[in-house]
Formats: sequence, structure tokens, C-alpha cells
Amino acid sequence: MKERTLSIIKPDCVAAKNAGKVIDLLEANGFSIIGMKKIKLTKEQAEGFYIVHKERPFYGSLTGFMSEGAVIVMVLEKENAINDYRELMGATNSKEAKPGTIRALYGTDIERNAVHGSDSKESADYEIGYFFNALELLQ
Ligand code: 3AN
Repeated sequence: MKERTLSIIKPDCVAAKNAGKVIDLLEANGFSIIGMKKIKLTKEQAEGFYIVHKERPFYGSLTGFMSEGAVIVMVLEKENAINDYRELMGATNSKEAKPGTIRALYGTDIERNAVHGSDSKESADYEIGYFFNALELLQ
């Protein structure tokens, strides 16, 4: 069954002009982009997106980073999209991500790690709804 996941090309990756290369990798790996927008989050919007991490010590720094510049938010569709995209992204810490993964190629460290991807069906539903309404997604 086809599944949807939310992808964000983070401010480090957009600023470095690597967004097109990430999109190439997504398409080469069978993901269909069914919604896409380029936006700049406010700190408050980044805090709302990462609300599950609000007690973590890195919450302030993470939401500061995520609101420092433009991001590209996409809804990806594919069989097994959530897990397959997490494989393609690589480990959270870019320094530990497997060669060839997006974070190994374009990330810097554990915070400036180029991309975000939903980690479960429940998160994907929340995250997709945070940025898109149903009318903005291709059927
Ligand atoms: P992932 O993005 O791989 O699902 P999470 O959900 O554990 O990782 O963390 C969300 C985001 O918080 C990461 N993408 C990363 O930017 C940031 N982050 C996670 N752990 C740390 C940490 N120890 N220090 C700084 N930032 C972190």
C-alpha cells in the first residue's frame, strides 16, 4: 500500500544550494512528490512542528536553526515511504550516517543534518497536516 511521509530540506541544505540534488535523489529512489512548498518558518512555527521534542535540551537550538532560513517542505508518496525515506536520509548524526545517504552527503553534524523525515505513521499524519491541507496534495 502506498504511504505518505513529510520531508523537509532544512535551512543548511537550502542555503548551500543542495536542494536540487536532494530532490534528484528522492526521484531516483522512487518517491513521488505530491506536495511541495518553499517557506521560511518563524521560531514559533518551528516550535509547533517539533513540539514532541519540547523537553529535550536541544529544543531551543533546533528550533532556532529550523527558522534561520528557507526550507523546502514536501509530501512524498511511495510504498513503505516512511521507512524507505529514513533509510535514504541516514542516521540523525550526519557524521555517523552511511556513505551515500543524504545526511552523509549534505549534512554537517547532529543538528545541521540537511533533511527531516517523519519517523512513524502517526508523526507523518501530524506533520503533513501541519503544512498542507488535503486540497494542496496531488490525488
Ligand atoms: P530524526 O530527525 O533522525 O528523526 P530526532 O527526531 O531524534 O531525529 O531529532 C529531531 C531533530 O533534532 C534532528 N533532525 C536533529 O536536527 C535534532 N537533534 C536530535 N538530537 C540532537 C542533539 N543531541 N543535539 C542537537 N540536535 C539534535
